[in-house]
Amino acid sequence: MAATETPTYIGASVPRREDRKLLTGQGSFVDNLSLPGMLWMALVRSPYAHARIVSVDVGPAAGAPGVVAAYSGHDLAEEWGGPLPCAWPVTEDIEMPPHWPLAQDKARYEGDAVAVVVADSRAAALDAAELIQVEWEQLPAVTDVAHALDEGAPLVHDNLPSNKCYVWPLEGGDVANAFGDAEVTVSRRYRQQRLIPVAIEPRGVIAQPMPATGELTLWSATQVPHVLRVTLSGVLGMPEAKLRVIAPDVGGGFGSKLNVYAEEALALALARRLGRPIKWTEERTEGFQATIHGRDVIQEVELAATKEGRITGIRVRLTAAMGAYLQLVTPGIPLLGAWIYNGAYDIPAYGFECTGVFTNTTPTDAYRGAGRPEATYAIERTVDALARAVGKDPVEIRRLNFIKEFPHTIASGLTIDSGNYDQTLDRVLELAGYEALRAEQEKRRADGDAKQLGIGLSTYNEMCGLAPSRILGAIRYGAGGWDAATIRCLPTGTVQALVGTSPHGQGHETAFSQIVADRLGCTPDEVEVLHGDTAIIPLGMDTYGSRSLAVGGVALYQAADKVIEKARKIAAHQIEVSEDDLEYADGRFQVKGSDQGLSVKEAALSAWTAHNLPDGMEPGLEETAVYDPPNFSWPGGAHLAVVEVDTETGDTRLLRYVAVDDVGTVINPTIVDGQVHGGIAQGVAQALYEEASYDDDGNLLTTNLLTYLVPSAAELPSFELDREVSPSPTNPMGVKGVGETGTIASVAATMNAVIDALSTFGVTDLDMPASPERVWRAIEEAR
Ligand code: MCN
Repeated sequence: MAATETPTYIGASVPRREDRKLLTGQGSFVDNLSLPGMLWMALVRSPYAHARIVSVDVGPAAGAPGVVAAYSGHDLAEEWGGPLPCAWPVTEDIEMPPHWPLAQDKARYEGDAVAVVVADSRAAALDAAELIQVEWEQLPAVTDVAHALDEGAPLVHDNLPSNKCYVWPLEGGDVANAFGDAEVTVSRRYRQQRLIPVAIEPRGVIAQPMPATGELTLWSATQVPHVLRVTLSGVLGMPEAKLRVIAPDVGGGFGSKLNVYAEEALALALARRLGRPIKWTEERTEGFQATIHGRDVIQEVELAATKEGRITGIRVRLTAAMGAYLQLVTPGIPLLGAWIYNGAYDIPAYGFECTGVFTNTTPTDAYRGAGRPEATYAIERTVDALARAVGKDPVEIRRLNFIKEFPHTIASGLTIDSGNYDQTLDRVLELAGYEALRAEQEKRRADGDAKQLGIGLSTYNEMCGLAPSRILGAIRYGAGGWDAATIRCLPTGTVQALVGTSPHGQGHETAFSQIVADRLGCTPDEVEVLHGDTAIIPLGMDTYGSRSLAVGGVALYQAADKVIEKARKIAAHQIEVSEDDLEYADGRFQVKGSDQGLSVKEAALSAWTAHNLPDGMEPGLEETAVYDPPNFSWPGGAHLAVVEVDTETGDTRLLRYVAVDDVGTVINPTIVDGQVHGGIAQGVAQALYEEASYDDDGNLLTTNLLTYLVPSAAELPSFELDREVSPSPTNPMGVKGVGETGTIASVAATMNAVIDALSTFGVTDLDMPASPERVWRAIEEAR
């Protein structure tokens, strides 16, 4: 079925309808909610990275003012139908130690929860938590991913033989030959420092019991209400049908709210036990300790090439920190990058191996880009190193190796759907004024200027839109990759779109209403987009992996197709013509060559009154589509960063950032620009500012926004953006995801720029973040 012929809203910068209520303080986040009879929960967390819990005495807290109950891990053990879930057991022999909502015998990271207090106010709960007496036996801890497998390293789980969680290999092409025959090889070791996702809204939950029926309702600041319902019913040992999960307004997540957390399970268990609503809101420091972290991977990368710089093989070995426990998809995160270490380049041979290790640290999991910023960083940094090794410009080496024809199957086995890498590179160079920048750089070098310029490229691609289900199944992911949408045409002419994705800042209500408006010939204002409540939208796979448009949005598009099909039958029946005699455009069926016709809105009213429908047709105009894409979607692009390094102080500033992205067909250019802006800022943050660090005893040193340096707009220039469009042939809209592209590209572009600036001193590598101290030391040592 053809779309409307004159799409009006797809591609238009319709203002975000979400913003008015949020900007005027009328949003409804979990912490804005309050229920009659509600109690507050507070947790006692381990002050040690590793300690045996000798005893827990909740007595002093239980008697404190306002306190209703206090429990240790053992006290609540019978509440659990199973441990907190890890849904991605990446190998058959992976070690998956149980992860209970409250630790019972040992705390395995600083912040591991060991006891809980429930009181009639938040303050009373927090005060009483301090009265709980825990006797600890401190144990030696291992926090550095590079030392987790050392001989004699402390065992995070002492029932396991070592801290090894799994080893996961992947190979394509003749790797041994590629390296055996190589004229040039380049080897690098990169450290992806540990990062802390900092959503503006902290996590929070409210659990409400219905003792008469055994039903429970959970409001959670989550990206994944549907995943929570499936998994938490297992943790609580209750029928899924009795659990309802609601994600109200959610203020950012960046992957950190794609998880099943101890506090969600605890609030439900305590609500069930005490028969009253239970609320918890994370404190910022608590969030730094006990919300998942990202990255923390050591990468060893080797390229094989000809002396002209044509890459013939790539070998990658990762050591990836899981942290103390496996959260929802912890083991799989490094593997999301495994498929794309070839980057935008045609490399026939590829060998990969990832070893996952336990450390006495906060568990890691998905953080914006999840595996793909790391992979892009590795290939883009190493391609620059190869350029230096063979005496070529970074632009030239990229052009020489680019994939030119699409679809293209890469050595990891996946097929890139579409792209035009030369064109995006041309455009970014033109926009940036590359030649002039190089000339300026030369001049500063010749003048011995204290402020040196660095120019860095990242010509990235990525796989997103996590699906198809059968590939996810083949790599042992515990869920499908489809998504679902329902369109319900109301009798009065407006439309409800019920979507299985769950936005937390991405503007789905706006973009999705544009899709429906275009297809059904109404205005976006006439479309109500509903999401994030399992009682209203039972089918859904939620929001992560830049999948909402490329999977959920396509389901919506297909649901509209089905609505149009049914409305066409109604129109043909009522006008008494054959369906083939009707043309459809702008929400109206028109008899060819006549002015007789019927609109979708009229068909909706007819379907509701049901007075004159074709024989056997069910009343109502409501259709559901479930879409499982045949491939991932493959955005790509070229980013260019310009940094200025003060060689006397090491201070490094981002001067310019130019990005040309190809995200296929664009639904809403303003939303896409916003996504790219945020993504770039997050990648630049990894390159220049952010790092979670632990001391030797395993104490987290970065526990607040004074010590963990999240950049603000003041540290960043205005980004210069443009786009190329190579529509994805995978889906009927030609769309690709955009939510993570900026982060995936910008870490490498920024660090390549830093290294480029420092190369004049002979510096060829630097750990992230490129802090003033690190940069200054590198220059001093090189001098
Ligand atoms: N879009 C579009 N045209 C395209 C691609 C996308 O108009 N060709 C629009 C979509 O309709 C949607 C938005 O851009 O409104 C993002 O779409 P998509 O790429 O499908 O990503 P998701 O909606 O699935 O969002 C997830 C993604 C991820 S994985 C992280 S992490 C992330 C991100 O989105 N976290 C965010 N962006 C974020 N933005 C905010 N404000 N907060 C977060 O926590």
